[in-house]
Amino acid sequence: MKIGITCHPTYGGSGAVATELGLELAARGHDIHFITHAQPFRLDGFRERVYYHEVEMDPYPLFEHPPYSLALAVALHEVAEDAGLDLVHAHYAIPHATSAWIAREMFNGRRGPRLVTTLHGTDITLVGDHPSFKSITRFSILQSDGLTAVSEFLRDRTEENFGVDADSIRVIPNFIDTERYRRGRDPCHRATLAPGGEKIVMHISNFRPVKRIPDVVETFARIRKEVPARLVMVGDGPERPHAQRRVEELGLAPDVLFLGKHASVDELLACSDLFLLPSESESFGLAALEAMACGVPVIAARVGGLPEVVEDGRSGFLFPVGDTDAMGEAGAALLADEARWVEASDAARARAVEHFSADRIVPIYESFYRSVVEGNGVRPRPSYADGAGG
Ligand code: GMT
Repeated sequence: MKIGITCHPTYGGSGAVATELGLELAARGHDIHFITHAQPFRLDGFRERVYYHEVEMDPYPLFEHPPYSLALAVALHEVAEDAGLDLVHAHYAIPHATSAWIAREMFNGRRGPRLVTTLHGTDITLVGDHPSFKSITRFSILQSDGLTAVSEFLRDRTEENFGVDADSIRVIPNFIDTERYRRGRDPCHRATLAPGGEKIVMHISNFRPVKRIPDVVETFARIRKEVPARLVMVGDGPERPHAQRRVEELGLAPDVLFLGKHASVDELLACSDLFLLPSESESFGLAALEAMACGVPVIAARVGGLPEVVEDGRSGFLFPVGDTDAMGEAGAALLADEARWVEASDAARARAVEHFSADRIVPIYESFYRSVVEGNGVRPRPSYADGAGG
């Protein structure tokens, strides 16, 4: 198939999933065209059958905010015409599903590409639900020829918030390259990250309020009281300065590293001992899955789709949002007990391999695409219990 993919190309789970999916599909013989305003951050090196089209925008002085959604629609339409795309896959509804719909309308009666939209999380739970975006988000979702969500939680939330029938949304969980994400990578950064032989506790995110960054610091403080450990914070965003201040106040600065954005988190996770994800909301928690594939047990909040990823009490431990005492206590207990840690580490890796490996999930996308292109798929439809969105 000839497939166009659009996504948020800078740091973030939805862009990572979109890019990894495109690369996996190209390796399986499909032609993949990425169409975004910047090169997706995980798109590096030459790959056969992979093309990148940068969306051009005229910085005309009248535009305080240049209309990217329109420029993207034009680029999607052009690539669809020139390359003869069978399908455009929009990752994250805003604005991609809308731009893809406009691009298809521009075929003006002729058959354009089929549209698949994958819902990732805050496009449904936060941003998309805001009154300034809600009606266009719902409209665009319903114009898609196929709709997927990364967890059952997100599918159900889409029905609740947007009145889209849950039966017309296919749940396809995120996936992981279990060859790249694994323990025992060489070179190992353990000696650099924890020169005193301390345990390595890690957090990776975009440092948005939804990630509850202060809870990461409080949980680590609790762990650090009982176990020699270092906290490695990977990523950047608005909560970082606040977190750095709190680390100073608690006297933890010598044991906390803020690395900023990092393109190859697999190298860092491969030598970590514990992963913290105490988010307020998380539709899936790709970072938790990346950690698990590297045999890193996860301490997280019991929210959203996280219980679908982390098996509580086996591959990690889930607690109510904000219960940093319980999270810290569980983390310290696990790090202090080598036999229990090995058990949890093995369970985390096994769960990632058995349920979320690329080899298992990517063929599901392929057959979903086929059903959409051949017109046998279930089109998104309004829920009979409609009342939301409108
Ligand atoms: O957190 C965000 O809003 C960003 C978004 C993204 O683009 O990375 O994350 C969402 O999509 C990821 C990939 O499917 C999921 O793993 C994250 O759980 C989800 N974030 C939230 O639901 C908060």
